[in-house]
Order: sequence, then C-alpha cells, then structure tokens
Amino acid sequence: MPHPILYSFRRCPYAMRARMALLVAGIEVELREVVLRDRPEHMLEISPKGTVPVLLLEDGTVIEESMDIMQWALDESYFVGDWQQLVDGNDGDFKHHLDRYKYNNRYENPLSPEEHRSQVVTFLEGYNTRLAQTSFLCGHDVTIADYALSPFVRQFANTDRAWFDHLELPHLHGWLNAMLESETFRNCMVKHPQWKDGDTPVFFG
Ligand SMILES: N[C@@H](CCC(=O)N[C@@H](CS)C(=O)NCC(=O)O)C(=O)O
Repeated sequence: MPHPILYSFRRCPYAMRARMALLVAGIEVELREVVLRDRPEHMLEISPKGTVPVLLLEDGTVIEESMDIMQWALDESYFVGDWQQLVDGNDGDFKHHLDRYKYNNRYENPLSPEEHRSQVVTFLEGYNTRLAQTSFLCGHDVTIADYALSPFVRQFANTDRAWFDHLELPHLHGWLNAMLESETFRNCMVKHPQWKDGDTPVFFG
C-alpha cells in the first residue's frame, strides 16, 4: 500500500510543525530524513527550491510549504481564532529576529544579538498575555497555532536556556513545557538515520 512521502529534517522547526500535524491527524507517511548539505536528488526533482519539509502525495501532488502540509492534514476543528495572524507574525518578524539573535554573525549589518532578542521577547509577551487567559494560544484547546509556533519558541528558548528561564513569562513557560512534553512532540522528535535511495522504507505516524 503506497504512502505519502515526507522529506524531513529532525531539527528543522518547519518540519517539526508538519510532522506534528501529520501525527495529530493520524496520517502515516514514509519518512525520509534529509541532511540539508546532501539533499536527495528525488527531493530536488519534485521540489527544486530545496527546503524541507516536502510532502509527496500518492497522486503525485507535491506540498512544499510547512503550513500547506498542516492545512492539508488537519481537520477544521484545529483552525480557530486568529491563528493565521499568529503564523504570519511567527514566520515573518519573529523568525527574522530569531535568526539574527541566534546566528548574528551570518548577517550583514544586523542589530546586536540582544536587540534582536528583545524584539522576539515582544512577541513572547503577547503570547504570555493570551496564555494567561486560556491554556493554548487560540483558546482552551490546542490548535494549529500551537503546533505551528511552538517549534520556533523552543528554538529561541534553547539558544540561551538559562536566560529564557528567567524571563517573567510564567504562562508562556508553562505552555512551552506542556507542548514539548506532549506525546505528539516527543513522537515527532524520534531520531531516524539519513535516508538513502534504496533503503527499506521507514514509516512515521
Ligand atoms: N517556508 C518554508 C521554509 C522551510 C525552510 O526554510 N526549511 C529549512 C530548514 S529549517 C531549509 O530547508 N533550509 C534549506 C535551505 O534553505 O537551503 C516552509 O514553511 O516549509
């Protein structure tokens, strides 16, 4: 029985959100773990832009944006409130400042890492305010927003964990811990060796 094929990279936050959505939806895929400096030819053939995640459906459709994979996988009950606005902010300014905080010397004329870090904190304060009212970003139940944003908040937190832990953002800390300790997140982070053409398929989901 053929399965959709997911090209993925374990530590990529975009791939994490896609894997979580597939897990939550109970969709089993063949997982092909990619090393970004050694991307498989077949992946580049079906998606020349070369980023992960990429999902190839049984009918030949290629879905090559993480949010499109999430939207394909999840049912409408996960689309609640202003999730799209949160994702736009995350994939836009949040990610911009996260990258320049974490990898400051890779960019020409960036602000200092601390200045980029405080721009990210502005977002986190907004999340903390929401999470003071409800357990999840868009209400009392987990939605696409929580799965889409948590891998990026995790990346920010892990850049300097001690500094992050001292921020006065208790609701955000609680939410991030809950997301990272969830079965969904832990299952999405199971390690797989690099996929090579001819390997026995590895199934995920
Ligand atoms: N907009 C894409 C971004 C995906 C992305 O940038 N993935 C990174 C890994 S975290 C990647 O593949 N980078 C390789 C490259 O840019 O060459 C999505 O949402 O899927």
